[in-house]
Amino acid sequence: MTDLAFHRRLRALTADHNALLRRRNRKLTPGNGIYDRYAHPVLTADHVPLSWRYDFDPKANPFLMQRMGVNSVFNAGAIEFKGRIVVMARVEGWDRKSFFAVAESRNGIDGFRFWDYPVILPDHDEAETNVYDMRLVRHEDGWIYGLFCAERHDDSQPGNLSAAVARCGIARTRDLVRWERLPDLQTRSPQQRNVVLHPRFVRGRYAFYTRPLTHFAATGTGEGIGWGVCDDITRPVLETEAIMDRRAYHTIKEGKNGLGPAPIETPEGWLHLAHGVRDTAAGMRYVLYLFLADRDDPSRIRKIPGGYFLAPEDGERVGDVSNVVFSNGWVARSNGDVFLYYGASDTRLHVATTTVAQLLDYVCHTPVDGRRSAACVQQRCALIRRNLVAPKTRHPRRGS
Ligand code: M1P
Repeated sequence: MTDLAFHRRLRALTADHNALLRRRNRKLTPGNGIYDRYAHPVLTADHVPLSWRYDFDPKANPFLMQRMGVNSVFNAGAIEFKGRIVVMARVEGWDRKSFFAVAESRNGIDGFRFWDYPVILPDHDEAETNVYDMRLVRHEDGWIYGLFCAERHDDSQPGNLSAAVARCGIARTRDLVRWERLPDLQTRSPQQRNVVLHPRFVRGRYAFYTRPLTHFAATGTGEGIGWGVCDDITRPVLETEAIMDRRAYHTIKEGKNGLGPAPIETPEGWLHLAHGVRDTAAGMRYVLYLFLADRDDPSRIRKIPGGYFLAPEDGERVGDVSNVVFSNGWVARSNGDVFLYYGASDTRLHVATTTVAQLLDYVCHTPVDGRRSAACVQQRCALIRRNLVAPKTRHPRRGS
């Protein structure tokens, strides 16, 4: 390629990239009254800066090839930071290794731009092979914590190259740039993914939501979402894990479940977002659900609506791991607005917007899971009866 052609191609790539970064997002109306989805994902592999993927030196890269391609950007932690919405995205290279990168936006629904460099986490153990799904938690001790899955080969099965051990890595920062790595969380469970730090001390102790499993990824090998406490986060050891949200037969969390982001504190209690997984003939299906835990005893669930809150739709259904929505980040602003970030099919990152008031209404007034078809029909008939026989005064004149 001539120098001229090289620079022409670079200009074209840059123009396309800038157009993508400037693209405005559009709320999809009328929505379901619980939250609003948007027309475009907020982050994709194409949003990653060109400088992370191409070598701009015409001598070293005469064809202006992608030297280090990016496969996907998804499952992001989220936080409000210096007035901006900041996400900690999981970026996966063509080499299948994930890493973390910060992107920020003024309004939380579009205009996300990556910071100049990905996050450099202190590298504390050579065996650690892959890191992903960071939960960002602003703890009342003053630190911002990042809890993430730190994965390595399971050396107890030398012949099995797919055997892996998932641990909970912990790092903390004040500026999202310089990170201090703490020891990995120790629990009795051989596998830990989807661990979340509670943002407040509970009776003076650090509290964690866990997800004990006996097998790296298989469904049916764990009991549910756990809860444990420790005195010192620099020596994070949980002696016990009490199961606070159990999986159950013929529900959206029959196979496994796991907590999403850290809970939102509300006057009614702690609002939680989690994912539930079930097996289907087409593989695992991941959906999101919500629940409310007690304000004073966050390990006790007070309200848990039946069914899913958000499931993959349309283009979200398809990707590297299809039929998956997964969330490890949301932001509640002081005015009650909520920005919920969810990865779609392990490929791209979307946003849904709602408010704390809507989420509390949803969690407090959605019927619980009837557990049996007969009971679910009764629940639905009760709703229909109320709508059909209700006095006209219940309806605004224009409504029906
Ligand atoms: O591939 C779907 C999800 O699988 C894992 O979630 P879980 O631990 O609940 O099975 C994670 O690897 C997650 O990143 C991924 O989106």
